Amino acid sequence: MSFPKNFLWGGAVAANQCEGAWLEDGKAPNVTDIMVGIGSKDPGLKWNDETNKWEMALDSQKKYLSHEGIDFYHRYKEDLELMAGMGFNCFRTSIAWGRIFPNGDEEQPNEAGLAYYDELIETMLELGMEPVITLSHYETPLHLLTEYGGWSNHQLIDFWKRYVTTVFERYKGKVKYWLTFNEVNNMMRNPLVAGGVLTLNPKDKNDPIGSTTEKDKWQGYYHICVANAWTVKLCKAIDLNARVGCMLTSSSVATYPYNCDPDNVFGAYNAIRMSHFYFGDPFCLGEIPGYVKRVWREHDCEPQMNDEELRLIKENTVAYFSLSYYRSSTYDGKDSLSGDTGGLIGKENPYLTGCSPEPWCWPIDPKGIRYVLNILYDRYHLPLFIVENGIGLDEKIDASGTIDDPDRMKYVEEHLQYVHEAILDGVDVMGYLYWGPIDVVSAGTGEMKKRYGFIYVDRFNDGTGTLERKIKNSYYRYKEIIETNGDILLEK
Ligand code: BGP
Repeated sequence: MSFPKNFLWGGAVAANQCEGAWLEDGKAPNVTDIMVGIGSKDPGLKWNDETNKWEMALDSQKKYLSHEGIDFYHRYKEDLELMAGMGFNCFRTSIAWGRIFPNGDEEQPNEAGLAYYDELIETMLELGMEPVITLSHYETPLHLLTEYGGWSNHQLIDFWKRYVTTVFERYKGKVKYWLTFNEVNNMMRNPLVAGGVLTLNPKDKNDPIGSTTEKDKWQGYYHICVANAWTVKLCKAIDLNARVGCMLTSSSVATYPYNCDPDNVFGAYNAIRMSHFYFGDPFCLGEIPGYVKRVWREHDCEPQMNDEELRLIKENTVAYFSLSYYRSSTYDGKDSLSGDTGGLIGKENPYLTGCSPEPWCWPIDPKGIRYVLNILYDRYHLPLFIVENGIGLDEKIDASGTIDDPDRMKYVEEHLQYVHEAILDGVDVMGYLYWGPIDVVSAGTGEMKKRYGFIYVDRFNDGTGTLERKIKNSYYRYKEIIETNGDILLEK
């Protein structure tokens, strides 16, 4: 039994990490434009005592590499042809909300932004790639944060509805796979970027992120659940052939108890619920779970809700579940966990031998992907779509001009073998999209040095480089895997 016949094979990127052109054709800044990496605790914001508002204040000493990205905005044709060269039948990117509604609250969309995505989507279709479009990949327009406080404000729901209606109508019949909020389950750890929440009454005017209250976050959580449901409903009304999925970072589902101490076993389970299922359950089952309500009660931070919207959440669950998986973690007491873009970070797991190179050191656990897929399928009974899995390496071009990256291929092959095991277990897996098939700016650290691509981009942490693209050795292996629909991995 091999991979399913219509398996979606390809790769994934995000507008804010590849497009560049951050202020071109009418686009205004979005939240990632003010960050050198979303892991930064120090966004480019300062409090203005006269207006009593936050305003953008970029640090001239810092390099915001995402502002130019890899110039995908102007080079997407060449890049997509390279993807097609690997046989991709699918490509995931995001629409930057701020290209369509630059400030987020306009009545009319920005035609120049739509024109760009018209051509991008058309090019994918011409090259035989199904577009998979994330509606919000850490790209909340900055104005919505500084003016409205972001998702803790109910008005965001209407702005969002206007945006998604615009793109659903425009790409009707062209885009079949929509994803709502990228890795939104990171919002409790990263309220500004993953949650799109900024407090307008900071207790510390030098700390926009630390000032976010529990109440703001949970209000944002509720509004995002409502917005997710509206997205499903609007899609059904506008394009019956398109489907909406959620997108959660699912590395955290593989949070293993460090040992069999019952406190660690339940603690690990609770960590999974509070970092993952707390969004998965309302998105897929239509219900805000009891363990979330317990937190609201005990921390006095219940959001304002209404019955009509709770019904909307109940009646408009997603059609499929998309996920990223990079690594697993362990749980050993409640203070043992931190996290970054790869997922949760716990104590080192003595049973895992590999990790990505210094300074990132993400543990490598291919068996974990089988575990995660099984748990998610058992819980939600929905088709699962792996839309991110990959490894960041710091590779160089050697003297002969080649870029050898065997560790990347090993990572992909081993993970795909365990995806296949999950398929044998009966899990419905729709596809596998590698993150990021071409080097892009790292989400977490904002650097170029952390390269994921099968295609190299000549750009460096200091911002220099010709932006020339070069094929790495892994490109040919991934092509073979796709050409044989994965069979090559199953040969003994
Ligand atoms: C996910 C994000 C991606 C991506 C990936 C790798 O969290 O959805 O945007 O970049 O992580 O993370 P990083 O770039 O920090 O290595």
